Amino acid sequence: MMDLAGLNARFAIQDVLVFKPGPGGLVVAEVENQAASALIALQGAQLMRWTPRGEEPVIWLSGAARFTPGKSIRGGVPVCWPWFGAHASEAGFPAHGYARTVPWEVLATEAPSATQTRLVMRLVETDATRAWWPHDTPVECHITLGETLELELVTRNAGREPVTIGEALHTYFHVGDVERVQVLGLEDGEYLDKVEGFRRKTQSGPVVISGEVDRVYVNNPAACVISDPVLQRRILIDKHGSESTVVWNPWIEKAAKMGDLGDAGYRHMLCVESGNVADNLVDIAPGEQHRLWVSYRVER
Ligand code: TA6
Repeated sequence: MMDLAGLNARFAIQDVLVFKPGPGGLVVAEVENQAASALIALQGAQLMRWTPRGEEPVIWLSGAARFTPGKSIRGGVPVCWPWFGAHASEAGFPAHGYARTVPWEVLATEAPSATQTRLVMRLVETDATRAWWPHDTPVECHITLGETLELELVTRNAGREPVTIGEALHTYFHVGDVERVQVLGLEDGEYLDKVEGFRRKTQSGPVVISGEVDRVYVNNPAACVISDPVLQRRILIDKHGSESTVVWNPWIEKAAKMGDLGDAGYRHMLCVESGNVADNLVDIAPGEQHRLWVSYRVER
């Protein structure tokens, strides 16, 4: 892993992007351009903050987040890869895959304009990652920061056998009061209700939150909107290469048990995750690649 001096010598962009020691000694990239500011941890290529100019933060980061190497940071955009949720057969393997808890390296940084900054990172494979995942599938995360936030997770199958992955950008959005928001765009969609043993149900009307919600909407390429009357804004969530959307809020009891979500944290966050999970796992043929793309922007 390159040290800070090396990172800044090769990839810093004057007045826009600099690498610094972050909380818990995690290396972070701090980005400030004319349209937005952001903070990205190299561990897990995890965006932790994104705030368009003149806006309230759009991405939520827990005030009680732990910044420990090898542990997932509560909030931001954790990268769930190459599986989502519990591993299909290995109970001891990490939940949501290992991508979010291992170091990623910087491949490129770029300032296409004064209002856009791009950062490209790749997961660093080690014996530990190969023990979890003995496949040759380089994965990159391309982040474009501006008035709109774009994230793209690119998985390439460099092996000789087909591979199947599950994945999600597990994004924590900042909301004024989760009990007062609505998620639009999933109406009539089929979902697995994790709160009721993954029972299959159909969504009627907007998604509203008045208790623990943990739903996997399957076969659903739809864009979503988080309508937030408290912050008086809508967050527009667009996606490509994603057939599943997960909506999650732990609510009071589960939040209290988690220990890193803060006291009333649950009230100010809502996860709307774009990915490919459950019925929508992705088969990648040898030599092929798969791209999962999302964009977030705020409308007043
Ligand atoms: O995406 C929702 C979910 O699968 C929930 O069931 C909950 O486990 C959440 O992810 C957070 O998981 P984590 O491993 O980050 O605590």
